[in-house]
Amino acid sequence: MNVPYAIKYNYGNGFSPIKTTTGTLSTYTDPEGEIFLTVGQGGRSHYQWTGLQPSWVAFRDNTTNGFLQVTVSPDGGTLSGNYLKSSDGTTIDSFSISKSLSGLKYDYAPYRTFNGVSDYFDPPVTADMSMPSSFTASAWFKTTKNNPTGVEEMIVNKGGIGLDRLGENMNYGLSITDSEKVKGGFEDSGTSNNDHFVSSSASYNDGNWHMAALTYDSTTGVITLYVDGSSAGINTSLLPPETNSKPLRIGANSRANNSYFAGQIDEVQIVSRALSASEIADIYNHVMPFSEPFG
Ligand SMILES: [Ca+2]
Ligand SMILES: [Ca+2]
Ligand SMILES: [Ca+2]
Repeated sequence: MNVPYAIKYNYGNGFSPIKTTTGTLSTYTDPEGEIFLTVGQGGRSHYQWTGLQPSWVAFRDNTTNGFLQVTVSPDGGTLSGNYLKSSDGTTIDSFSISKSLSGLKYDYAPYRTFNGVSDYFDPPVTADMSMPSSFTASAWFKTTKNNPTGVEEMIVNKGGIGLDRLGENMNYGLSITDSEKVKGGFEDSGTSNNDHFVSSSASYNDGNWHMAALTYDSTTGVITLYVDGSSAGINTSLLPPETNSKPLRIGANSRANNSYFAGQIDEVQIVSRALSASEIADIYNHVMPFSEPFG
């Protein structure tokens, strides 16, 4: 089986699926543009879903040959089909279809623009936003700035960057480094205020919206940085973050008026637990609505 394009169920004739190819079946029109696959037409019925299968997986099994496992990637951009032998699960044939999702994910306007020289925003929260153990910090951002060596742009932070100083160290922070990587982490509550940061391998000053998220699970000590819904690196800390009274600040250093962000930031979220990888992917894919600090 080698299917370069999707197949659509033909409601007019269920025995002749419509192929979205440029071949002879040219009647296909689909203004939605989604990726799809219809499993089975004619012959046997679909097996009922038991509710035990993972999301986005459909099965059909005729026991003598095998079954077709269909998956859609968490970002909705790739559909994969694997025809698996029933007896031992080996792959008999497979295909995948992908579409470009560049620039399509952000859908949360309005946003806030930061001029990179003086703008920042301290959300008027009344709760103590210190994170003494597990947490998640996330935000969407967009920038084209090429930072000079030694200059870091803060997306969101509480406690900030600078020399180790009790009461001012990083409780949690997301930033763009001088090589335009996404960076996240904190300084721990030990006497040395050791740093626990992780940076992405890719740069993100491409002028497109991206989503950065940082999670810390105090039970495992794992710090995970996510960019655009997928893990971009991990670090660990057995000691929890330092907490302090510095402001929750968006767009500049929490402990000094510097490290200004140039570009757009939106949908900043601070959660007092480590969201799972699938929850981070859900946020990136618009599954879970959250409140908007500034619209
Ligand atoms: Ca918004
Ligand atoms: Ca640079
Ligand atoms: Ca430190």
